[in-house]
Amino acid sequence: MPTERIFHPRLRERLMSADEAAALIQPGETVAMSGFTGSGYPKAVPQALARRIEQVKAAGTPFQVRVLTGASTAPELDGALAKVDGMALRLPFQSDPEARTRINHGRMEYIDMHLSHVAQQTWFGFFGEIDTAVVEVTAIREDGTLVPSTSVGNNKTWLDLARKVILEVNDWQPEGIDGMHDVYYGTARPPHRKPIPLVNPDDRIGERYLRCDPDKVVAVVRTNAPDRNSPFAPIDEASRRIAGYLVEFLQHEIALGRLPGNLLPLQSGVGNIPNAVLAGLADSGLRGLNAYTEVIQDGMLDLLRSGVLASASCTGFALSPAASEEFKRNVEFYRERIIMRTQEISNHPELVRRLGCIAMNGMIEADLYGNVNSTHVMGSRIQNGIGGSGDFARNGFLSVFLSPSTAKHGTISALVPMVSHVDHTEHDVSVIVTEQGLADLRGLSPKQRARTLLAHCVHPDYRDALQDYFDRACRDSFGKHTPHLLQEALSWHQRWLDTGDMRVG
Ligand code: 0RQ
Repeated sequence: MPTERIFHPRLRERLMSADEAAALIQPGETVAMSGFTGSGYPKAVPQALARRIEQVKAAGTPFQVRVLTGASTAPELDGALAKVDGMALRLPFQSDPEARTRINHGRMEYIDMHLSHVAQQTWFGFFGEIDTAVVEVTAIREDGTLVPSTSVGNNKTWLDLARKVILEVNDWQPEGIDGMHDVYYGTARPPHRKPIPLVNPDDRIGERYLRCDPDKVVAVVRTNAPDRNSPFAPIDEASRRIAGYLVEFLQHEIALGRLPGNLLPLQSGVGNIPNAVLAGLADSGLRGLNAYTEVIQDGMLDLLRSGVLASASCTGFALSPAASEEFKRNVEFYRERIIMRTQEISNHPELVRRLGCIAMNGMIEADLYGNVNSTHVMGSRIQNGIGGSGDFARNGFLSVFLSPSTAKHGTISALVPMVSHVDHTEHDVSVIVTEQGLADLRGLSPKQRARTLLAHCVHPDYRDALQDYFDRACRDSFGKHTPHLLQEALSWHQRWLDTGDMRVG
């Protein structure tokens, strides 16, 4: 029997089924949904909307919506709506295979953008009016304020701006999460902005609950469904080696006095390599660390439990099923140590710079000078998106990119003459780590960076070809500051495309 979670009498009267709620969304609407890396997204209304879209289209009427979220969501949202070709536009980040295929076939528009920019650009109207917000919450309080669920993302902005609001109250979310959130209402439009009063990564500066005008709430839907929770693959040898180089480097930086003994606030991307780095930190002997990041994954919960990590600030979770259950069981413990913020604060460039975050993110490829491509395979096919990596990479104290030195079973080098798409320029990248080694690019000129990357990061199978390119570029390039042979640099990727192995999928 579910416990009572809707305490506002008028909103209790708006209880209805997901299908009835989805019927309140009209073709062409801009629908802003909760959700960040598979946590806290609405579980029922998007699927009901997908069914409605299919029915309306079967009757001959076109039906698509524009979908905004915090970040990636799950098959119940992105997958369901993509399968029925229901999204005309999607932003700001997604990683769903169904949606990816449609974007890469040119059937769906996608705006891939820095996660910290979304709220501001929405406030200034770049995505038009927000017609409907669909937001998952843990509970509705008597005064109409909302207990957020496992992500905060852009929910504050969606609830503030939407003309109408649909709330999903999810019984699966632990009630003990109440108190973990910190919703900052102090943002203003320039030139009226004030300094954000966050000095330490674990400071609380906002409110415990989301505000929501009850008059805008058109539907309340009850759900009982888990967050996505993909299990992590076991840490492989390449990830372990990458993690080993990075942890050794951080310890060296402490020894040199460049980093304090408990490091600086950590930001970690999601995936197996960042997970391996967190496991490496667990065995490092370091203690009292803090995280100021966007997503908490399994490795961070482990670090909190063992006391290696004293606190973690985030806007969402990406947990395996086992970690998710453990989180729910021990939510009171985590509530003392985790602070969940809106993504404009978790990813705020000014805070990232001032706190001195150590940014650790994955990449698709880097070039000899340290430019990084995080998003586009072969320059044109989107993989996921830039997500929060740019918020942290440009502004962090240290900006680290991690990747195996090759992709596709060794047939592609992750180090290339010139990246086929730039997400992080050479000026935003301090350290690159592959299973071959670590290149510290700080304080180096372009040619010095190239020599360092060639010496430490390139896979031996590709070292001669890249060294040869660099040597000839140094000799024959138009300019000798960042030497390039332009036609040849671009043909590097074209060669793989010509083999036919890189078809749009
Ligand atoms: O494709 O699955 O078809 O084989 O790219 O690569 O090796 O699974 O690596 O899951 O760590 O993702 C950069 C995409 C790495 C991720 C990226 C192919 C490879 C595979 C995925 P297949 P892997 P990961 C926090 C911060 C941007 C957002 C970000 C990412 C697929 O880290 O999305 O950092 N980053 N956010 O085969 C051709 C190469 C390739 C390549 C990989 N050089 N050439 N294909 N692939 N390298 C989270 C948020 O912001 C919310």
